[in-house]
Amino acid sequence: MILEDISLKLQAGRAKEVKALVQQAIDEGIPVQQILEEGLVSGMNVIGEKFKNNEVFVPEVLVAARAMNQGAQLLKPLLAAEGVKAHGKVCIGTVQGDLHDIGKNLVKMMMEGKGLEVIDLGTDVAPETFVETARDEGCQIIACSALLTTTMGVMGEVVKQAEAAGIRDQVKIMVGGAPVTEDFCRQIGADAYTPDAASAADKALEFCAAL
Ligand code: B1M
Repeated sequence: MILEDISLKLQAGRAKEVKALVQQAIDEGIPVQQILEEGLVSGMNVIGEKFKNNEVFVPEVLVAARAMNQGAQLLKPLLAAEGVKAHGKVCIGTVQGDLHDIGKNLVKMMMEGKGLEVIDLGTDVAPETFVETARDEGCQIIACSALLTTTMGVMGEVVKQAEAAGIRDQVKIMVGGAPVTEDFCRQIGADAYTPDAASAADKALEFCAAL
């Protein structure tokens, strides 16, 4: 019951209440993984679906994500102590020349909500930074966001540099952002285009599960 409360309060964006309920659940001895999956992630999944269907919008997603982060902060050290593994590792960024980060941040939050570990490279990220991070940190996924028609081409460069670095068969390259399309994704040889943050997180999880 408390887990359902956490999910509902998260959906309503009530960060303080989510935090208090998560603490209560910990104190009651509910397993940490269960609090994460059946409380926080379940709530974020509902928001993700609603966002995909235009039933809620960016502000609601941001407050829900903030509530999730507050709850997750309490769980993080306990998860680490219990040795619960993230489902996979992603490095994400907005490509070189592009400073738009609202969509990228949403994708990151949704991925974290699915239990993925996400390295946020920020905005204006050079292709070699994506590739070096993926290689050095052992990421299964490189996730590139672009909002400008003038910068989306950088994604093709990320694919080329991953090939040149010899890691192309070890990483999936995901692309997205308003001007990006399925056709463009195929054209540059990336692995997946997804139109929104929730489907990006679903696809990333699918890739990690298949590896
Ligand atoms: Co800019 N901007 N902007 N801007 N801006 C756009 C993108 C633009 C369409 C506005 C317009 O002219 N109508 C236009 C681009 C035109 C084009 O290239 N076709 C534009 C322009 C031209 C510019 C400047 C060049 C303006 C100037 O200075 N002359 C400049 C560029 C700066 C730069 O980047 N070098 C600029 C600057 C800015 C601000 C700084 C003012 C601000 C950004 C603030 C910030 O991000 N911190 C800004 C904003 C806010 C916008 C608009 C209004 C909103 C973008 C946004 O955040 N949308 C935008 C117009 C619009 O879209 N209506 C516009 C909400 C966000 C949730 O959506 O990012 O699409 P989005 O993310 C979605 C999906 O696309 C997807 O999931 C998200 C959620 O579902 N998604 C992925 C995103 N990344 C993904 C990755 C994935 C999968 C899915 O897998 C890895």
